[in-house]
Amino acid sequence: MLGVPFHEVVETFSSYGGNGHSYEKFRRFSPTGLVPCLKDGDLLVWDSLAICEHIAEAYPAAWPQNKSARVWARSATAEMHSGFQALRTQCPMNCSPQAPLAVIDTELSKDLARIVELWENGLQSFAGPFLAGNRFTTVDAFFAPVAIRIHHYQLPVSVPCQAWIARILALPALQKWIDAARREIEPPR
Ligand SMILES: N[C@@H](CCC(=O)N[C@@H](CS)C(=O)NCC(=O)O)C(=O)O
Repeated sequence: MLGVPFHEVVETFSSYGGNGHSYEKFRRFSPTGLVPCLKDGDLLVWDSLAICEHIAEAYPAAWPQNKSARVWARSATAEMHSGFQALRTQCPMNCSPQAPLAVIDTELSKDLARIVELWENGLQSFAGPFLAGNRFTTVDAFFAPVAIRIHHYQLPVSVPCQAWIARILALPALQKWIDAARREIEPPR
């Protein structure tokens, strides 16, 4: 989205579900045994938030220019990075065609209510069409996997949130990402 040149190395998971089974395999290039991990020349940057902050040093457009939008975007990004455990565990990332979730328990409802509150707050405060204003920034990138999860599991969210999800999923970069995921080779069983 920022036009930053990069080369992607695809490392398939040893098994799906974010269960840490790829640890040994991923330890070959990532100190945590987790992805993503960015190599920038001699520098190694692990963890998605650190990667985004590293990119933002060279490409300040990664965050909103307006200070209050930037403060909000950083807070919402950090909240995503450390929270929404029920959504993470009950709705693993899945780019395949939609499959509605049978049960939405109290914890998942709580996560969804907070996501709706947060997104509506961003869209209203900074006038959209993206979460922190008129440009796609890091906070949209951080919530893009949430958009994919809500879409895949057909989770209930408000109309403004559905509109943001549709906008995000229609971006060529997102379409490319989803297409690549669908072409991914199944791990050995
Ligand atoms: N806090 C880390 C979390 C990284 C993480 O949990 N990565 C998952 C995929 S999203 C992983 O590598 N799982 C390895 C496995 O399932 O074996 C970040 O934001 O980068």
